[in-house]
Amino acid sequence: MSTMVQNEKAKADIGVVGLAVMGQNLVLNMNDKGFKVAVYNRTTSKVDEFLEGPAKDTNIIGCHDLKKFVESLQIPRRVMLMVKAGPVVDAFIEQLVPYLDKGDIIIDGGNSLFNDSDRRTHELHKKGILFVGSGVSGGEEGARFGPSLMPGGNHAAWSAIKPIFQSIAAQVDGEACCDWVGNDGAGHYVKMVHNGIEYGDMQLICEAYQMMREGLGMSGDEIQQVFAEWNEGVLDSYLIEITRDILTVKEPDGSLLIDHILDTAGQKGTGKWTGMNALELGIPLTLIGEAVFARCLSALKDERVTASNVLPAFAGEFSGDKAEMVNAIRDALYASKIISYAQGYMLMREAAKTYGWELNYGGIALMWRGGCIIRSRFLGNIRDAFERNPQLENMLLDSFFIDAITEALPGWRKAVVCAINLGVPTPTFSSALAFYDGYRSERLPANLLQAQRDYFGAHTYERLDKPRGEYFHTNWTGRGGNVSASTYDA
Ligand code: 2AM
Repeated sequence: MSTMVQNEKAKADIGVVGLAVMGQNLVLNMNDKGFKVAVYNRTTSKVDEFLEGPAKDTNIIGCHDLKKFVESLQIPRRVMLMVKAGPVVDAFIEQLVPYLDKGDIIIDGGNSLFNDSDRRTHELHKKGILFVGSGVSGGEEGARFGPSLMPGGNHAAWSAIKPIFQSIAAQVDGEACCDWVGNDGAGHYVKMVHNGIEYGDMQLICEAYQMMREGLGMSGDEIQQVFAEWNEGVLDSYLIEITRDILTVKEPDGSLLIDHILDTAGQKGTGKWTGMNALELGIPLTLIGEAVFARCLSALKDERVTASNVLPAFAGEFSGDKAEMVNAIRDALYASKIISYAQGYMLMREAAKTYGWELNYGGIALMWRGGCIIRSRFLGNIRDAFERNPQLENMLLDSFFIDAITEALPGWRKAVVCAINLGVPTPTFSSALAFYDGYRSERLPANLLQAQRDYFGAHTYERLDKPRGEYFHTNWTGRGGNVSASTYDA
């Protein structure tokens, strides 16, 4: 039991507004961990239903009125909003503030945009209220038994919420999957990147599956065995585990359920936002971008059906050693995953610079290690890398990942070449490899690009043999003038 309770025993440690499924489960989780929780919901009948149902025989205090709800809380008051993201959060903040005192804390655990959390932190800071925007991941079950929690905002709130947050979060090797992420909207930003990475991880697994199914002609049972085996090694993760299990589910006629599921996916959510933010910040987040676009392409089912009848493949049949190719696909999946996380970390690093946050990079890997959809053994390796060197410029330059990529590279190339020859689309495997080859290239063809720009628009270029910042223009055709356009960063 928390020491906070000792002073005002009857009062609640924390109040939660919003009793939809995530709110209810978080409240029950807090109650299990010995915290006294007060709850409120706009539709007050839900408070009663909750108390008579899942919260029966607990210490949870139900409130029908926001003022009484606030009065039932110990000081400093901790109010967590688990309501619909957007204007509803602002509306509740507005209703709560008159009842709160300086030093009280409002936490938003919804799926808010990080810009909103930025704004709320600043607006509430002016009123003396400490705001925390926290990513909550892990769905219903995570919320109930241990989510990944990514809190950011006003750091002054951290010590007061830390005992509750760290005890309700998922635990891995005795460590909570929750730490302070950074200032302002950093918590919700990191949650957004988490979701983008989730898009990437899922697409990577889908490509491995398609290579085995369509490229190598393997049966569902054979593929299931492969995923089961992969889950015992470096790829050990929640998403590989559920893929393994999905491939065991059969229809009454004995066929695999997965073979009957329509092959189109939506992409409305945070994957798209992560990609848009990467374009905004100029970071080559190619793998997540491809994962979002792969969903867009999947959605064009009717067009694909038409095209499948008219566009040729000119592809070969697989004729090599299957077991060897399966290992190559595993290497491609692992190496591409490393690239995806490295890109995600590049994005977070740039965001920290742009938005003025000090991000806790090792802590982020720790927060994602358990409780959430992308949880995996691999995140422990990322965490170790940042522990070895907190200033690590890029995850790819850490010795563990250099070794891992070196080992996987031959198989990775082989799998991508094979996919191309067989006509199996593997956009994330191959774009990850293209990124890798670009990132390790001392020289890229942007020299030609700059020459083209100078040719058609007199945009000037810099020279290898002159200091940076000195610009040159060439009269390429002899017809144009010698006047350069003002340089622009296109
Ligand atoms: P409700 O049960 O009264 O609908 C998730 O939808 C949570 O957000 C629920 O607790 C829901 O309350 C709340 N919510 C959604 N829209 C709301 C609104 N316009 N005003 C207040 N609460 C809202």
